[in-house]
Amino acid sequence: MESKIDILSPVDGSVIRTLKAADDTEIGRTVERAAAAQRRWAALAPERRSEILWNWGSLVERHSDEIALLDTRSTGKVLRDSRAEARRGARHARYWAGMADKLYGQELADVGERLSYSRREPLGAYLVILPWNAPAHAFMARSSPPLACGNSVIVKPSELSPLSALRLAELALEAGFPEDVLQVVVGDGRAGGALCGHPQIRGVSFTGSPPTGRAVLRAAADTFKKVTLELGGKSPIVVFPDADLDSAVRAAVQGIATNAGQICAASSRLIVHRDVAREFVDELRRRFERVVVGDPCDDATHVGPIACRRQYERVLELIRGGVADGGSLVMGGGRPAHLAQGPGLYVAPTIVDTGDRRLPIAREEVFGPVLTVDRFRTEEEAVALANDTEFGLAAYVWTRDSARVLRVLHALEAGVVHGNSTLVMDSGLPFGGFKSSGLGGAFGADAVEGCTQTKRVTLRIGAGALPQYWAGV
Ligand code: TXE
Repeated sequence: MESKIDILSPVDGSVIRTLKAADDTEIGRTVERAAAAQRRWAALAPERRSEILWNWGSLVERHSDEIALLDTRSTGKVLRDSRAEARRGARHARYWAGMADKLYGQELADVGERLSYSRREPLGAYLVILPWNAPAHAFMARSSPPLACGNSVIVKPSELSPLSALRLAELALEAGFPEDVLQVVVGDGRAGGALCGHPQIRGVSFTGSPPTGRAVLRAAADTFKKVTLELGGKSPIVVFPDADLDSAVRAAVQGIATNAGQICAASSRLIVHRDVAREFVDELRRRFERVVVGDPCDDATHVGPIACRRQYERVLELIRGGVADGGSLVMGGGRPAHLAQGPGLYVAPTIVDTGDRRLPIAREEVFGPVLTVDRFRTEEEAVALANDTEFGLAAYVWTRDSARVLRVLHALEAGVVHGNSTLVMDSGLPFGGFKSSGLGGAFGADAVEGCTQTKRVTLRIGAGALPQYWAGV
């Protein structure tokens, strides 16, 4: 039976579009085509691959408003943010265009009789599985490195938000990518699972939840695929009393309210020094009250709806649980008063003070505009609290003490740590998590590592006879 996917609006619940989901036969054919196209793509001159990626970036930039609208309609992301993300996505393609002809191997130390060197070679057909929280940006960020490195790519976008993916793939063809080098498979977790298990897929980049990440790793294990995982987070923002508190409070608001908290590196745990905790939380509440929740297409809006009903219910359930477990609700806690009625999946920015208790709401990734508050007295205590989590993606530290900021950043168990700064993501800088937040990295040199394999080449150049191992043979 043909299976369909309805793309729903989180603003009013209407069906935006209905797409046909790929079945097993179609998935098999897509992989076959990707494997054949990869050989042609890798055989192209690197500077041609570079030109095509650059063209793609330019086209995406030119169509960024249209792409942004597709993401906003299907996920509720504020249109201003969708536009910025589509443009940042275009920059990823351009950055990696520059990398296509700069994949260097090494000349290897050898013994004079031989010349040995290494080459970076593509893995083959490469799979990118995406979530719904930043569809166009993640598409560009995750597919540009493997394409630059000579892989063909199959993208399996989230079933909630495949519209921008389909458009980005059309633009790729327009930019000059040969047929089948970049393909999109529309489908849910079943399609993702079938792709992960396919023997002709040689590498996988997965972004999503830790349980699904585990399933991807298991499915990939049978055929020993190279896997990069970017999973969730529960990132701390640690505020010392000597910090620039005005900037820190602004960062705390932005860090959890942007995209309604649906960002893997969202700063969702405030860990604040006892001496400034009351003042800081009061100011945070004042700023949160000024955050506008509502229509994502309105330029005055800061926070749109949660992307889907399942996620919305989960956020509300976690808040309810946090309060039932003894956390005290400082503000928010449900739908904003002015949006109390109606189908939109809105959640007001919420602060839950956990006191000294290590509550589940301060441990599980909420993926909503929900900040927990914890307090510390000493630097050691701050580090211990910040590290007391199964996750290890991002961390943020605010203090004017330059030795302390580095000391704490070095002590934190997280892959992406920021001193006196909000989140920075850049094509050239590593981005990946420790512990349950992931495996490998998305950008920079880590991305090249994730989608290539090293070949060592040896040529005997000595004029002498081959070494004799067996006398008489
Ligand atoms: O993610 P899933 P969901 C976290 C966040 C959120 C939770 C659940 O906490 O509340 O995950 O979100 C595909 N084999 N993050 O359920 O299931 C699926 O179709 C292969 C954090 O949406 O991980 C989609 O394309 N693929 C995260 C993608 O995996 C499978 C961003 C993500 O879905 C599959 C999103 C399978 N067996 C959610 N099952 C971040 N790191 O930013 C599903 N998929």
